[in-house]
Amino acid sequence: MLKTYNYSDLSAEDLQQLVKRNVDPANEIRAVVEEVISNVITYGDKALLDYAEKFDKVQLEKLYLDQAEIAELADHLLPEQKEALQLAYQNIYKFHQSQLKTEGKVETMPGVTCWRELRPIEKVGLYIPGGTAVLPSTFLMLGVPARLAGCKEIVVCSPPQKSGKVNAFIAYVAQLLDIDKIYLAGGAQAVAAMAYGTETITKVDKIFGPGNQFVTKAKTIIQSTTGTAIDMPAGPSEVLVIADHTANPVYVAADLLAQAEHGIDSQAVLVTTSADLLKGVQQELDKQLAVLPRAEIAGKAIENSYAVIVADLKEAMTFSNAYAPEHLILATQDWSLITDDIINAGSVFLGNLTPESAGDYASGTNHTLPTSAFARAYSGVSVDSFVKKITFQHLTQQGIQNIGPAVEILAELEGLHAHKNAVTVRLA
Ligand code: HSO
Ligand code: ZN
Repeated sequence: MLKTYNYSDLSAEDLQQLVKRNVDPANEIRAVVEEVISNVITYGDKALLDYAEKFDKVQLEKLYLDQAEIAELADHLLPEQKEALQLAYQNIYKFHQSQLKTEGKVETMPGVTCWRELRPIEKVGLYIPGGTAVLPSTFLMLGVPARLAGCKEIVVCSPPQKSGKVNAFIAYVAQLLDIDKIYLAGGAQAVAAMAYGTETITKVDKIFGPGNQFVTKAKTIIQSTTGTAIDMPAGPSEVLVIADHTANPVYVAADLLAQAEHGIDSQAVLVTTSADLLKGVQQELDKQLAVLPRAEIAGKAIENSYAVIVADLKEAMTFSNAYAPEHLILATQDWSLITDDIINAGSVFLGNLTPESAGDYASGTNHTLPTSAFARAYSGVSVDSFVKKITFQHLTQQGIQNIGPAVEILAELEGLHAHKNAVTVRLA
C-alpha cells in the first residue's frame, strides 16, 4: 500500500520533507572505499585480482576477456535476444546521432569570428554493473554515445561472475559496440583502476555508469582527488507518475512496480487528481506485486514510496517540479496541456501508452539520468557527455582595428597593462 498525503494538508515544511532524498546515505562506507582506492593505487592489478577473490568469489587467471572469449559468450544468445538488442542499439544510435550537430561560425563584429568545435574526450571508462540485476542495457546507453562521439579509448569494467566471465548479454553488446576487451573488475576497485590506471587498465579522463553505493562513493572520491571527471552524482532510481481520471490503474501500478523492482531504496511516487484512480492503483499494486519474481525488493521500495492527491494537473506539476524526478510519467490524455510547465525532470514519458520501460531499453533516449533531485541542474547522459566543446576565434586586420580600442579600455580599467599592450602592439 502506498502511503497517501493530501497536497492541501501539507505545510511548506512537510512538502520539503516529502521531496527530500538522502543524497549521501553511504557516507559511513567512505573509509572502506578509501582503503580500496589506496590499495589499487599501491598494488595495481594484484589488488584487483585479490578483490575479485574477496568480493566476487572468483580466482581470475587474467583481468580481462579478450575478443575470442567475448565471441564465445555472445554465441549463447538466442536469435530473438540478439534481435532485441540490435533493435535497441539501432534506436539508441539514431537518437544520439542527431545530437552530433555542428554549430555555425559567428562574426560578432566585422573581422572577429567565433565558433565552437566538438572534440571527443579521449579516454573514457564505462562501469557496467553486474550485481543483483545485470544491465546490458546500460552498456548500450553508455557505449553508443561514446562511439558516436569518437572517443579514442573506451575502457569497460564489469564485475566477474563466479565463472570468471561476464553475462552473455554484456558480451554481445560489446560486439555490437566493437569493443574487444572487457575488464573483470567491479565495485570501488574498478572505479579506482580507471581513475588511477594499473598495469593493464588505462587511466581514463572520465568515468560513466551507475553502480552500488561503493561504486558511487568511489566516483565522488576520485572526482575530487584526481583529474578524472564523472558523468553525474548517482543515487537510487526513481519515478514520479502524474495520473488523472483518464489514466489506467493497471498501467500506473505496473509503471510504479517497474521502478520499485530496481532496489529497495528506489522510489515510486504517484501524484493524482483522482481518488478513484488511486484506489484502483492500490488494488493493482497488491495484485501485480504478488506475482513478481523480485516482489521482496519491489515491496520494500513501495513501502518507502507514497501517493499525493492534488486538486488538478497544474498542482501535480508544482509538486513534480519540487521533487525533480529522474523519470516523469504523464499518465493522462491531456499531457500536451502540461508539458510546458515541466521545469525539473530527467526524462519524460507522455501519455498512457508510454511506459518508462520503453526508454529504459529501446526507444532511443538515454536511461542514465540525474536522480536525487539533481534533475534541477543536471541533464541525462548524451553524446555531449563524451565531448568537449572547444571555442575558437580568429581576428583579421579589420577585426583587431574594430575590437582593439574597446579591449584596451577594458584592460586599463582592470589595471592589467600587459593585456592592453597585447592589443596596442598589434594596432601600431
Ligand atoms: N530505470 C533505470 C534503467 C534500467 N531499467 C536499466 C532497466 N534496466 C534507470 O534509468
Ligand atoms: Zn528501469
